[in-house]
Amino acid sequence: MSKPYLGITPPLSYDPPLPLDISVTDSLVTLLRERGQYEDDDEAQKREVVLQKLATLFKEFVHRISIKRNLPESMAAEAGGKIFTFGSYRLGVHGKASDIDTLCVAPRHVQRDDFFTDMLEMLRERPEVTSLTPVTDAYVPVITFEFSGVEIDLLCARLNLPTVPDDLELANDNLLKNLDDKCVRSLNGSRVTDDILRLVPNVETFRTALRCIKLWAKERGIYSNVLGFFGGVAWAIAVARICQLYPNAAAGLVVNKFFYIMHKWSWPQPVLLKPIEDGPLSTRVWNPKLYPADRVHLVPIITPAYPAMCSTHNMTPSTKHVTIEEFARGSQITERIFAGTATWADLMEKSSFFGDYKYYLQIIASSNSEDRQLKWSGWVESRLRHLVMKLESSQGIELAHPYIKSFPRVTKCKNDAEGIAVAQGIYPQPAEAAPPAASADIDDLPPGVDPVPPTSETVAADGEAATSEEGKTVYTNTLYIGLKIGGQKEKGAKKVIDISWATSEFVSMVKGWDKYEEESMGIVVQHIKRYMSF
Ligand code: 3AT
Ligand code: MN
Ligand code: MN
Repeated sequence: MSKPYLGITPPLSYDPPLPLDISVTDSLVTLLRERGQYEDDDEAQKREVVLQKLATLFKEFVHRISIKRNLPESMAAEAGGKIFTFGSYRLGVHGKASDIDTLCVAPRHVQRDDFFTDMLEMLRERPEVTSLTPVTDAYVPVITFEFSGVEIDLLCARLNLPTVPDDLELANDNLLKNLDDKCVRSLNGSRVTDDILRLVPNVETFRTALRCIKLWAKERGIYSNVLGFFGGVAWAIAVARICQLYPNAAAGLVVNKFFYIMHKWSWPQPVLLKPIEDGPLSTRVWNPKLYPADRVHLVPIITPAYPAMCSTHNMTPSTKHVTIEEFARGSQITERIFAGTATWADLMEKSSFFGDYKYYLQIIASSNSEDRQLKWSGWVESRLRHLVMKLESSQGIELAHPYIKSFPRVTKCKNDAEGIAVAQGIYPQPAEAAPPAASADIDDLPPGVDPVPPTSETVAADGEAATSEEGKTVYTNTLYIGLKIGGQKEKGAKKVIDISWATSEFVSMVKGWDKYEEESMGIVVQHIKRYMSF
């Protein structure tokens, strides 16, 4: 007989909601609607049509490859092919701007290469498809594109089965046997999302609570797997665990309990939705008793599907500190929401990152073409948490807090000197020549930092600027790390900080990239002081 509850411990309370819980939850849903967190029926329908078209196209592709491999028509017709969704769309917490994360599952005679050639070609021929980009060398290979304006991340996995029928499920661990790592990883996203949905007692409550937490985490600047915070999967698992502990609670109360429990949690105790299981692969599962690498996880949020992994392995002492402080804030404000002395809008107030610190490190990645800049800045961003960790172990640094967004700019330069200046954060005509790109909100712009005059306080300016030829365009992406300086304070004496090792190590690390081009890519790390007058 199965347990009467979901999770690794019994719930903390089976209480049904009180009238207050229901009214607080209603006001939460109202706020989420006002903030555009739900898509309307037209958009939902459009996504369904897109998915149906993709499912049909994928079946045609499997059929085409089957014929290519000399299967008789009768078998080719049976070969099948099925698509699954994962990510926020599958969880049912997506917004208008969300993509659809889609996994294509093929039978064994279809190779990964076929997907990135034939399927890619079939997509290219479709009039609905734009911005088609294959990314074959990624950890999880993907084709990204827009289909009728809907963003799609398309993954592929090949199963060790002769056919992939429409009723195939991915839950069985034995399906993973004899698959290559890329297929196992591609299947993982979908298996994890499916498990999360199976492991929460009330899916609708979970969705509302998770929508709230996702919006809050974005506004507070703590939603970014790459930069060492929780990402989408981690937020979903953490909220799901609270749902297990309060199976009948309304979403508003789940959010309140979420903050309280996450704040008081005895880290590094892991957050688990079910016991960690062994399985048929030689791939290791998360186990801090066995693996020293797993022991360093500070805030482990473990994925439920086999093979269990830590979804928060990127966290550092600083990002942990910032996240837990935010849990404390969330706990206080939601207590006040229940007491009637605060509102959900108070909870969602944007963080004041650019007012919080006296010192900031500014990291500018620059290059001379849009395409190059996309890859280069992506690489620099993916390494930023290593700079954070190096800073954390530098003398005098108490906290190194990375900002989760990068600020992209495109600047037309008259000459070489201007290009070099831009690559160091000095822009020729601030206002009209270089409006902030769409991904950075105006009110996010750091005070006194746009443009940034290098100051006499600059203690570290490492790396080199990308040089540009006369009349060329310079592309820059700027990242920020807020620094809290600690150590003894002697009257009149300057605090001792030494981050030169950290910054120069970081610069050599990013330059060690196998696609790094000395002539066309620049990296500058400099220490700036906040301008109080802005
Ligand atoms: P959105 O609503 O789309 O913003 P989401 O949770 O769906 O939120 P993503 O589409 O970025 O977020 O990611 C969906 C899943 O894809 C989460 C994770 O299983 C996988 N994923 C995302 N980024 C990466 C990555 N860099 N490497 C491997 N897997 C990733
Ligand atoms: Mn997504
Ligand atoms: Mn995605």
